[in-house]
Formats: sequence, C-alpha cells, structure tokens
Amino acid sequence: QLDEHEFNTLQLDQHGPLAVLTLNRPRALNALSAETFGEIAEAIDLIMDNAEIGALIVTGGGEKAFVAGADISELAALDGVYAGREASLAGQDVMHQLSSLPIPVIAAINGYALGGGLELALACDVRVAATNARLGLPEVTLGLLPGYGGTQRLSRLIGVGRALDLMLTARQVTAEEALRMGLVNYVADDALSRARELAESMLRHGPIALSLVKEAVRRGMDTTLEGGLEIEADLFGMAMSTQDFKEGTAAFLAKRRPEFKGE
Ligand code: CO8
Repeated sequence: QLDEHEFNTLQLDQHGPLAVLTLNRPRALNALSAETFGEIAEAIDLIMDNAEIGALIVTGGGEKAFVAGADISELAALDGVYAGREASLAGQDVMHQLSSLPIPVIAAINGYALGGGLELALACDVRVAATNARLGLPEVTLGLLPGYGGTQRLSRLIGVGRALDLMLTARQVTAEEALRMGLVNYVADDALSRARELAESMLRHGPIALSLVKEAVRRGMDTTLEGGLEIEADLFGMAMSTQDFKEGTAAFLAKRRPEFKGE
C-alpha cells in the first residue's frame, strides 16, 4: 500500500488502482523545496513499483493553493551560474520522471498554480482547474525565467504566442481563461472530484493502450511528423499483439464490457 510511506512535505494515498499525491506544505502554499522534489521522486518510484496503480492525481493540500511555485527562500540562497543550472536540471529531471510515468496523470489545480507549480501541472497529462484557480509563470518578477520545463512545455501546449504573453507579462489567468487557451482541460467547482471521475473513466480502458497513447504523443513531440508516424505505427503493432486488444474487440462484438488485464 502506498499510504504506508511517511513523507514530510507531501502525502501519497491509494484508493484501489488510483494514487493521489497531495503536496502538503500549506503554510508555504505548498511551494516546492528541495526536500519536496526528493519526496516527489520517491513517490514516483513507489508508484512505478506498484503494479496495481493505474492512474495518478496530483493536487495541493489546504484551501488556497495547488503549488505557489519553487520555494523562494531556497531560491534566494542559491548563487551563481553553476548552482542555478544544477537546481534547474534537478527539478526538470523530476518533472520528466512524472511526465514519463506510463499511467495517466491528472493535475487537480485547487487554487494558485504559479511558477514551478504551473510547471508541475504542465508535466501532468490532463489538467482540471478549480473555479478559484489562478495560473501563471511570474518568474520574471523575480528576475528569473521558468526553470522546470515551463518555457518548453507551455509553448508546446498552448502555442508560442500565448506562452510568451504569459511569461513576459507574468500575469495570472483565471480558470476560465486558462480553459479558453487550452492551458487546462476542465474547470470544476471541486477539481479533485472531477479529477477522480476522469481517472475512473480512464481506468476502465486497457492500461497498455493508455501507456502507448502517452508514449506515442510524448515521443512524437520530439520528432518530425514522419518520425512520429513511424513511432505510432510501431506502437500500434505492439498494441495489436496484446491480450487486451483481443479482449476489447471480443467484448465489443459480444456487446459486453471488456475486462482488461494489462497483458
Ligand atoms: N515560496 C516560499 N514561500 C511562499 C511561496 C513560495 N513560492 N509562495 C507563498 N509563500 C509563503 C508566503 O511567504 C507566506 O508565508 P508567511 O505566512 O510565513 O509570510 C505564505 O506562503 C502565504 O503566502 P501570502 O501571505 O503571500 O499569501 P497571499 O494570499 O497574500 O498571496 C500568492 C498568495 C499571490 C500566491 C503569493 O504568496 C505569491 O505571490 N507567492 C509567490 C508566487 C511566485 O512568485 N511563484 C513563483 C516562484 S519562482 C519559481 O517557481 C521558479 C521555478 C523555476 C526555478 C528553477 C531553478 C531552480
């Protein structure tokens, strides 16, 4: 059980096949400290080692924030090109581990998602914003730029023009505006319960197919259309060799619900 592990800055809960990772430093609006990054990496390892887990929700503890960014008091103590580059690479690495998980990862954005907090949400597959959420990349107000993948993931997600606007103005957008620009997929009064509903619907599908969708999309982003189509065809071949494919088609033809085993 994932819940058996103790963390200082987050909480990891398991509800059957669903894991919920809650960033939990409400007094600092769940800001990402070096300790938090270490604990997120540990949580990811536990999830990877647990074959029962088929989906993950990432959310923030407390009323006000998903995550209000990197921990600014820790950032302020860093000095120089080397320290900055290393801190950026270390954070990017954890974001990459999260986005590479072979299961669907949903961000339930319950309040502020600023700076590193928005970058964390961008490393997830699907984003649900609570009606009161505020999203933005205010790094330039601190004399910085996003350093946990934001300059790259935001541009890929919503386009260069909109991404540059958000990063250069440092403005916060509401959940509704985020929805209009494709920054979030859904807006709901209760982001966590909407995220749970989405996770449950995803968990009904073949887990191998879900992981192959993620792989095709993610690897395709880093290559040409031609290269991406080749990746898609390779992964399609893999999907067709699974028992899940046989079960899915047999269930459709028999007019019953499929029972996928992930084989
Ligand atoms: N880091 C540390 N502490 C924080 C942070 C943060 N990012 N955000 C809030 N807190 C703390 C506050 O200091 C305050 O603590 P205390 O009660 O001890 O004074 C507590 O949380 C509550 O915050 P506020 O009193 O400010 O709450 P408000 O409701 O008045 O305001 C805001 C909420 C608007 C979210 C405000 O707290 C704010 O602007 N926070 C900072 C947001 C920000 O600039 N985030 C970006 C940080 S930079 C970043 O993420 C860079 C990522 C890339 C780095 C890569 C290289 C390492």
